[in-house]
Amino acid sequence: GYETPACNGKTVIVHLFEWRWTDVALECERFLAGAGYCGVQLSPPNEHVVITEEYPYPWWQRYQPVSYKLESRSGNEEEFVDMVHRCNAVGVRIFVDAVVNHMAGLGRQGVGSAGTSFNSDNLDFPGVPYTPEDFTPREMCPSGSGSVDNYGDPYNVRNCYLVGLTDLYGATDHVQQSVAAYFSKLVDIGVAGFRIDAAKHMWPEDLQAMMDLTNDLNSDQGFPAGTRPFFYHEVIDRNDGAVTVQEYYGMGRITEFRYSQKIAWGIQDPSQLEGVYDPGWFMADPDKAFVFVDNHDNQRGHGGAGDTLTHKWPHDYRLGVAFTLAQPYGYTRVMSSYYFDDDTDAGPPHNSDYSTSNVIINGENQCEGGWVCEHRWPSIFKMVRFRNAVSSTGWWENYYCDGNAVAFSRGDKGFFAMVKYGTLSQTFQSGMPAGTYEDIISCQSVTVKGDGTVQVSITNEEEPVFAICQGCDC
Ligand code: LM2
Ligand code: CA
Repeated sequence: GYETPACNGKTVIVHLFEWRWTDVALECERFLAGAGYCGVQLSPPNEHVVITEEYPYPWWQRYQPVSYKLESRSGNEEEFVDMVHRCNAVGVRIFVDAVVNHMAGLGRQGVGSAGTSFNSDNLDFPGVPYTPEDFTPREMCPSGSGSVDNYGDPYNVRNCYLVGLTDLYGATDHVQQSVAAYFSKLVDIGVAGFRIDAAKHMWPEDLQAMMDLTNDLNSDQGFPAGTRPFFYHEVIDRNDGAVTVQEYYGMGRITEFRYSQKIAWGIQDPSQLEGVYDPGWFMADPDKAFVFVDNHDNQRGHGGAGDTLTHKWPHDYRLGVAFTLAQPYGYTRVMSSYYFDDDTDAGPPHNSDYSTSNVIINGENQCEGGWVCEHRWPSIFKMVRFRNAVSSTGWWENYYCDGNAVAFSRGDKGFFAMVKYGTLSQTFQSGMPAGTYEDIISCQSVTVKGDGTVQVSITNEEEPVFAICQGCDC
């Protein structure tokens, strides 16, 4: 199946947004493996436009492909291969952000990040190669402008140019084979799966054909023979258009943006948290959903923004991510950002020539140099351990909420509590076997009594989370 990453039961992917490959490799070895992360979502590794005029090197230039050569702002092919091999060697998997709905935007021409020439207005991308017949014919797009402008019509959403980006004609053999060749090249290097960018704007059957043409994972890189890549499709479905996440069932997981909205509301008002998975909202089934508190778009007001919790509100953000990792719904992704102010186009921290800066790790094991590294915040990375430990259990039990404190157990494998305002000192039913445990957040020793009750004490208002799990220590 395409639904589960080949991660030996590990349950959390971290998006190292805009990191260089050399830094990703180091992070796999020095932090992610030990913390229990399944793997890393990269920024798109392929050749992209280089924008110098209106904006200097915006982050979104990487969503305008020029070719599938592995040379981007994050590094070259040699660095990419070295990163994949080093991460696999320590059991951390690599997931590629695949931009295959479109190529660069109309009006752009010149050379890309790998030095390949292209001309969007002529639909000419010799680096793949793609020529005009590989792009969706104008007469198939029902919009007046040629751009996507009616989310109520799937033909408009899928056959028109998304914000003027030249739309690939995914039903053709040549496009399907070119995309599958790109996917297979990555899989042969040792990549474990793909985030499909703008999947909402692709016909599911076209995407399925590309997936089915893709090789099995590389057994020389530690994957069992015959394993299929993991796919998660970016489909923004907020009950507001003609395209639904359900259309992608059977093809992997689907991003569930309604979860992000629910978690933002729920942290605002904890009495709403029990409804984070709301079947009445047509949210994806638990085994189909891919969930996250925020992503690189909605944290800065791009695609699907609104009601989004981000690192700019650290106290509430920690609660949102900790709760997300503790609860049972969906496969989880943690965002790892760089700081930005009001400039939502600004690219990553950079040197004077605009090359991306390296990530700096300080004496407290946190990041500097403009990198936020939410994935290293204690109440976030420690909850990765919790999620891995309880993943075999079903839904939550012993759910408690009084509008401020929230607590629940995950079978007899783990128990979680958090408090929004102030501190907490209260007894709960933990559902856990009697014994002595360590709160993995505060490292305090705690006792579960013979009747399963536990006295919870949360005194750190900055990290107001408590978690114990079988086989976990601090
Ligand atoms: C996505 N998912 O479906 C990405 O997560 C999102 O980051 C991408 O948009 C989008 N789809 C296309 O891959 C970003 C960004 C846009 C930006 C595009 C292309 O959010 O603002 O559009 O990448 O770089 C930019 C300009 C826009 C212009 C367009 C084409 O902001 O004003 O439209 O380029 O030239 C005329
Ligand atoms: Ca399309």
